[in-house]
Amino acid sequence: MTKQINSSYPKIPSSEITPEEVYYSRRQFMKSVVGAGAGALALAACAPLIKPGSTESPTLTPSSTENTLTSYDFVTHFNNYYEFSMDKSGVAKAAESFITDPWSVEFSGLVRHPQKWDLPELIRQFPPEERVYRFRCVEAWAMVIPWNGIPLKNILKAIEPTSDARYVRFTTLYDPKKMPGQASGSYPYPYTEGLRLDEAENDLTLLATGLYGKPLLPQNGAPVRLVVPWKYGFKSIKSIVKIELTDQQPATFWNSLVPDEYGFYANVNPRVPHPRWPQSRETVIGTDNLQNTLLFNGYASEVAALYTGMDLQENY
Ligand SMILES: Nc1nc2c(c(=O)[nH]1)N[C@H]1C(S)=C(S)[C@@H](COP(=O)(O)O)O[C@H]1N2
Ligand SMILES: [Mo]
Repeated sequence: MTKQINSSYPKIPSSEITPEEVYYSRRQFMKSVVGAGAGALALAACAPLIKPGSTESPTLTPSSTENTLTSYDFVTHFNNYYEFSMDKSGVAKAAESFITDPWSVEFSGLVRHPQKWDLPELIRQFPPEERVYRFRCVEAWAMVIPWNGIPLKNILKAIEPTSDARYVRFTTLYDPKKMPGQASGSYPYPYTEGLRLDEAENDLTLLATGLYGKPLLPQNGAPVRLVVPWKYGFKSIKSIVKIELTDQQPATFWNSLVPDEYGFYANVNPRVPHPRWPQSRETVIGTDNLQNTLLFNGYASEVAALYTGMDLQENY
């Protein structure tokens, strides 16, 4: 895994990074939190970790200082990946024999130079960098993850979107034999996601190929997944096989299923509650803490300009 430190993105001071081997009381935490939404909705990226009207009062810690890296164990054993399992603690096991080599990603649509790259070649041409990002799921939980990823803008520059291109559409592998959730028929797979072209070209946007300096494990979207740290986690689509430039806003998985709960933009915004739970706070995975959620997940200085003139209440 090639590592390069890029100085132009906001860094979380290394003094606040907890070593990978530090092991929090994972089992205990999983018991208290993972089951929180049991019996909730079939159609929901999402059982909230902070229940409306909850009377529990965990410690509220200031978000600005709550930047401790989430342990490797949590990042790889607390997952959302419905193609494998709807049980967050069961995804790792369900995906363990998912083979992701060979793998290629097709770049097509409104581009001058359409390409299909095998993963090793993609990584060779566009060396991944290390980026420590906050990660915020729409279900009101948060992590801090050291990704290894290719800035998507580097690839976009090479394939040259045409002047008609306005959006980027991402598609997950469709293979019901390998992905048991796809065989069940309850969701319209393959999972797709989309960004506006200028969002895709923002320096923060990554095609992640690893985390903690190791190649991605299947549960985290191996071998390549999107990471858009100022948006809710469902935008960060996993196991991508196709990236297309389009002139129309693409249909996206959760937005198509439940449009009034999951927007196309899905920018993290503490002032826009989910219809079924507040978004003003988040559970810090691996700790007992609640912290305040930040506008654009703390990345406002990098991305707020993308939304000038847009109503952030409306375009959630
Ligand atoms: N293809 C696919 N991508 C997906 C999902 C999914 O179910 N399928 N879940 C999303 C959601 S809701 C979240 S929060 C993140 C979780 O990523 P992680 O398991 O690596 O933390 O993946 C996102 N990408
Ligand atoms: Mo999520």
